[in-house]
Amino acid sequence: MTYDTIPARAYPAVRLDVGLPCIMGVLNTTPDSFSDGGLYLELGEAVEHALQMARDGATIIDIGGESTRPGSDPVALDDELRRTIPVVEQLAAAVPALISVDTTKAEVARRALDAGARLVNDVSALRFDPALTDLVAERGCPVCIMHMKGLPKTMQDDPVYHDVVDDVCAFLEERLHFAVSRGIAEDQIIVDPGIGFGKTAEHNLQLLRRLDRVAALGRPVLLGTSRKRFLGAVLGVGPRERVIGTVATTTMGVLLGAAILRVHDVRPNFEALRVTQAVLEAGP
Ligand code: HH2
Repeated sequence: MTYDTIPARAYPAVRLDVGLPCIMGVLNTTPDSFSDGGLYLELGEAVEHALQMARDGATIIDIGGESTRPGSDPVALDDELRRTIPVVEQLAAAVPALISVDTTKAEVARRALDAGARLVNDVSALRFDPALTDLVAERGCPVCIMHMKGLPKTMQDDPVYHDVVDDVCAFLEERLHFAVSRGIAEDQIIVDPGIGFGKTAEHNLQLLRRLDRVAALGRPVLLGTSRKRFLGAVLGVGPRERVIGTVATTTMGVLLGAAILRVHDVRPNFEALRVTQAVLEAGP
């Protein structure tokens, strides 16, 4: 992925230009994330982990201060600000990667953008905080809109779809229209099927199998399968033992059109991506 810089404010807006697929490393500064909660609460630990992910091949670092794992409660604004903004400030200056903020709150996104974040990752697809839509439109930054059925607290309580692939694509299409109608440039929007957000293991597998349908929406696709529960359902192992399962999904994802791979284990996914690209580029 490359970015053209458009000079604007202190931290200029970047133009999304997805060529090659790339790796987004996950940095959760939360006590309770499902696979890495509590590991990066100290500023120094968070910064070192982000630097390591950049060395391992991540070109985007996604910083989140609120867990959205199944059953989780929302986090108070002050807590989310305290967990994220100092890390964004440090990383924007120190890490050779684009900083993304994983939040549904306009105030967190605003402060993160002011501190050097360049991309907003909103798992609510601009539904939870109306001010976030206006902020993204005004700043002109890239934004990821993700499908989620229900709220994190209850989303895994028997999710039902007519056809999960059709329903997710229709949702993303509607959200794309909404964002554009509110002044967000279409070429700054990333779409995400929301693996694990209000879906059974079977739904997640079906979505992954037909990720080409999401790519056919015409926007870069972000894929977030890393260490998730559906891999545990297939493999019968815990979150930290799902690295190889994750790599299988990111490799398939690239073949089906994914542009941004959101992962905890950067190195193995980066190596798999490089090899996949080498094969794809080997000839007709
Ligand atoms: N998944 C998680 C969080 N944010 N953002 C996007 N765009 N896509 C995803 O699939 C996605 C996301 C959940 O993973 P994680 O951050 O590791 O867990 P937690 O929510 O418990 O912090």
